[in-house]
Amino acid sequence: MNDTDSVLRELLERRVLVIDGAMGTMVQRRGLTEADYRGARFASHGPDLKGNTDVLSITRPDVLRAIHDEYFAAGADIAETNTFGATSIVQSEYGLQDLAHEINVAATRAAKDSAREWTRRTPLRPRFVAGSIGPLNKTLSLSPSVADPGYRAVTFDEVREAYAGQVRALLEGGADLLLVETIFDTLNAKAALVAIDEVFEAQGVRVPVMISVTITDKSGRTLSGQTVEAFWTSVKHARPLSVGVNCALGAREMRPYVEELSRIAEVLVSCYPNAGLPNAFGEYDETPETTSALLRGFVDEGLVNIVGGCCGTTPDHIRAIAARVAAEAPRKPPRVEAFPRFSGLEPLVVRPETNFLMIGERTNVTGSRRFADLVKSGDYAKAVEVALDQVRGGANILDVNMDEGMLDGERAMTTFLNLLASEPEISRIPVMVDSSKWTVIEAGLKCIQGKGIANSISLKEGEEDFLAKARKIRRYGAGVVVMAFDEKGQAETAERKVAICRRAYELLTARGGFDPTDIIFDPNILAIGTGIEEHAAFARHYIEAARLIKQTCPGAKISGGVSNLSFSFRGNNLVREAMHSAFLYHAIRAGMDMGIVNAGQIGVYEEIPKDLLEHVEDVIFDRRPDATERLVTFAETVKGAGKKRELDLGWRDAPVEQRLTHALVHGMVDFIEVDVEEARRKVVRPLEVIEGPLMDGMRVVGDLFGAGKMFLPQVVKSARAMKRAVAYLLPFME
Ligand code: THG
Repeated sequence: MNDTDSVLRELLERRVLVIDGAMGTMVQRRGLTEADYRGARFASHGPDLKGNTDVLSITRPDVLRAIHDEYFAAGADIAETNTFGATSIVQSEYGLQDLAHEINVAATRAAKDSAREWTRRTPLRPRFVAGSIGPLNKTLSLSPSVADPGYRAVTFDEVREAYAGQVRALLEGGADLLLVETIFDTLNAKAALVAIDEVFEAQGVRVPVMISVTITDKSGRTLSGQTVEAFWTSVKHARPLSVGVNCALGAREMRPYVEELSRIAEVLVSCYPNAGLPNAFGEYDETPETTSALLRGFVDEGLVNIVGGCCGTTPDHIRAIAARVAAEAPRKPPRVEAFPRFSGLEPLVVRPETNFLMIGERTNVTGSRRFADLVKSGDYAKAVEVALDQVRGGANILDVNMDEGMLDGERAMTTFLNLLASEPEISRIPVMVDSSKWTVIEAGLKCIQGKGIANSISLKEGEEDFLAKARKIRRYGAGVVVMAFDEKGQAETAERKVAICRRAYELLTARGGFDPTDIIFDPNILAIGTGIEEHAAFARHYIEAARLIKQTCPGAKISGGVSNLSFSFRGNNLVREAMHSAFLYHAIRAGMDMGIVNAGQIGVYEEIPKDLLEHVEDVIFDRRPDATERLVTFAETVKGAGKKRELDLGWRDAPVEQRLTHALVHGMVDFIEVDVEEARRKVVRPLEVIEGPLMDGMRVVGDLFGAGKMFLPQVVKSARAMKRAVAYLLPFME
């Protein structure tokens, strides 16, 4: 970073800095006409230009200069360039796409000239210019067509290109900072952040980046549906100077969101609100007195480092704000605990007490015949339902794989992820983009506004290829799954698994710029019980490797494709599920944090019939030479075998108390109301059902959880069943 940067950072440690107010309001005040916007240069240009504030940078730089002067005179430390809409994409609305570069350079020069002059007058108070990078009139996370939710008016690469052009021009004009602002679609913002990083790398320069989100209303979400924490999780990889909130709301309404950012962001926090909410005429009439008092309140509570104004604010507002805050102590960023964090519309924080996360496996064309058929026949609506089933089955993350010879993987991935984005119940959770083709992974990462996970990369093609891919993944703001695979092939022994993961960890953290918490190792869950002697110890090696990797790679997490384990028992779901449950029970204790599983079909360890469990564990731990043979023979005798999953309803014959416990342990709601009703008829007061059988059932859940025999997603399902039971009883308790 350069000198300006260190001056800026030093100032920010000492006081709250003031960013200027609205440009639009100031331009409007001057009553410019169509002829002013056109000047001589665009006199005969086709489309109307009035309203294209950005073109004034070329036709009326004098107006811009005067406005910047006014804001600096009022006490602003930072001026925003008049480039909010100066991308080729927005300018194409006016037929001026080819002038985007010139507009940005001219606007930045006007602001810099003003800043230089004010710095000269008051050297102890240096002034800065932030290149404004606005949102677009086209969004990457939302379809403009209600009838076609998968449609997008623009591609990620088009947005990234347009922003890259703007960034180059802002830097050419001399911008001291870059400000990605008024973000209402995080994917657009991520494309801007990718562009910024690419231009920085190409030019060998870096200036501080500010990021500012717009929370549209009291829902506390962006227009594209993210919560404040999910938003921050999605952009924090850019390691900005600051993150904050601007536009749409006044300071009063913004407060909870500023408060939240202040609590969760370890970087500086900015806030430049509108002058209140618009009145009936769409005008902003909050007075400088009010706006500045509210912002001073934020400062007093230690919430902010940079404040200013957005729509409707004027030099009078900025003067009042500067007078009230510019001498005050700034917020001290908190130290935020380094847990892995991912996001969809909502955040997923992997806290130490999170003992296991389920990654839904069914949205995989090689892992589900049904899903493959749906995708191949183009029935994406039904394919989306497969995702919904995984979410409802408790998936915390959704794995999506389109690797099938007959499919255009990039296209299928893009189409499907764009469709998922329009399903809030699904897009709540993070996406894991699963492919053995790098281009498909990249296509997937370009579709997700949240912080997803790339699955996977490995050292198969050597260190340089590995690092190049890892750096790109980081630039897209995703976590990464690293397979224990190197130039020599797939690691099968614990020793090789650990050595490869350790080597990858070193490379990623020392040379790839990775935070350890963004790394997920997959030490290969390979099929056991295959009858091939060399395979017999595979599960043991995985479990042993998980334990050692956890010790030697602090912060990193362990995952694996659980259903791989039982491939040789295809057709016998009862045995397969017993193998998965037993394996997970031991692997989680060894340090496995998450697994790709058929969400909703993971049984409870304690409930595996003891004879089956013994046979299964013999195979998992390779406890006897004839373990596989014995399990195969045993498998033929257990019922529920066969392709079709037979619902075992034997538990329905038990007394009602036991049925309720069963339903709670399995998080099963199918019979809960019938059973609760039956229990209710046996007692005097409905409360006795809650205090009796339901609490007994939850105690069983609690005990199993405490013993590591149930994991969190299963307990959440139990809680859901409990809630249903209580809801049924409530009307009787009035
Ligand atoms: N590690 C990582 N990613 C992975 C894997 C891994 N991705 C793919 C795979 N392995 C994990 N996903 C699945 C999904 C489904 C099955 C296995 C692994 C599966 N499917 C049934 C079968 O083939 O018998 C399908 C039955 C049906 O058609 O319904 O077992 O290890 N990082």
